[in-house]
Amino acid sequence: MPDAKTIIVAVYPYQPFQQTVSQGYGRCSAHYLAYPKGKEAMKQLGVVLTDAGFEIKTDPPIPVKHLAYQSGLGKYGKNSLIYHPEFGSFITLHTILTNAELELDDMDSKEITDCGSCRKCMDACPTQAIADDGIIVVDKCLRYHMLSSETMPIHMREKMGNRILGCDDCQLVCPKNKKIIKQLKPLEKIQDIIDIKEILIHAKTGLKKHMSSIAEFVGYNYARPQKIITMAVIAAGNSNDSSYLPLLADTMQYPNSTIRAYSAWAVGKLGGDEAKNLLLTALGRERDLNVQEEIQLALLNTEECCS
Ligand code: B12
Ligand code: SF4
Ligand code: SF4
Repeated sequence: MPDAKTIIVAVYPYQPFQQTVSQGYGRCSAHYLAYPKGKEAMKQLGVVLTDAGFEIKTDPPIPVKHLAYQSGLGKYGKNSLIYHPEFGSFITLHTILTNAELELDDMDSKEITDCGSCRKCMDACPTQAIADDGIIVVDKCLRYHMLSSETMPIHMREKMGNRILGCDDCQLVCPKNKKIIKQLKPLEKIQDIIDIKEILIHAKTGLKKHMSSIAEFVGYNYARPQKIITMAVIAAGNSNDSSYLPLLADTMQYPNSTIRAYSAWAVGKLGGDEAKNLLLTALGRERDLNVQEEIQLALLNTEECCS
């Protein structure tokens, strides 16, 4: 927009989900459900501007945290997220680019952060992705690997635990979020939805009957069967529960090669004689070289753990 005059920045606050779920269930971040709602609210604001004759672009691909900081909406935490004085970091951020010339309120954006000597988020990050200077080492962050099209490195799969979408660890430990976290009620419904066994049992059907209820928690943008099955396979691998083996034997025959590869890893991680036999059978029929490699690695794993 060559004649752009103003960038409007807005926050949409939300309640994070409880991250303690029963065994056998996956967890996810509430950010993904909140984001489309914030975007919709921003669209409505956009209509006010277009009705007044201005040009707008809602949520253009620009780095919104820096704009939020510059506009005085909040300061950076060392976890690199923006903290609003009232809502903490549990906000989605949105922008409108417009040729309307709007007046600015007084801003307080002197200090970039008010974290002081605290480093709780850095210590809590399962992958040490937060550098000392408040910068995220992107390829160390679990969230980065969740939707990436690249093969997830094995050490990252191991750190995923039972996460299905998003990671809130560096926000949940933060003293600046204490007030919001205190208000959290246990979310029982989420435990009924992200059921790892259910996902694996119905993987063959492409989760047709499950997607709309899963979307209620991960948002419609991210409710993609392939991704949800991938994360469920990884969660099963991290479960220490060999009752997943027959289900993983099925997903080792899934049409998608990434799911077959991660299933082989998961079987190897669970280990034992049954796992070894399943892997040998899979190796006999597998034609994809990358999957074959994963099966061989997984077989080594079963030998290491059982010798
Ligand atoms: C790419 C991206 C990612 C990448 C990279 C994240 C990153 N930190 O850069 C990945 C996939 C890892 C990611 C993960 C997550 N993301 Co993200 N992500 C984005 C996206 C699309 C672009 C961010 C970007 O441009 N990064 C580039 C870097 C250079 O930007 P920067 O962090 O602002 O860099 C500044 C700081 O380093 C600062 N700085 C410099 N010196 C110092 C010194 C100190 C002491 C400090 C504190 C800061 C500081 O200056 C730099 C320049 O401004 C934005 C949306 C958007 N359009 O902006 C969402 C966004 C940042 N993500 C968001 C969220 C919620 C997350 C997750 C929490 C999701 C989840 N639950 O799993 C995690 C959190 C990980 C983390 N701790 O950052 C929200 C953040 C809301 C908030 N409260 O700030 C955004 C704004 C999406 C949205 N529209 O709401 N994300
Ligand atoms: S945990 Fe501590 S260092 Fe990290 S963002 Fe919160 S106050 Fe800042
Ligand atoms: S989102 Fe998770 S993995 Fe990423 S920086 Fe925060 S705690 Fe670390």
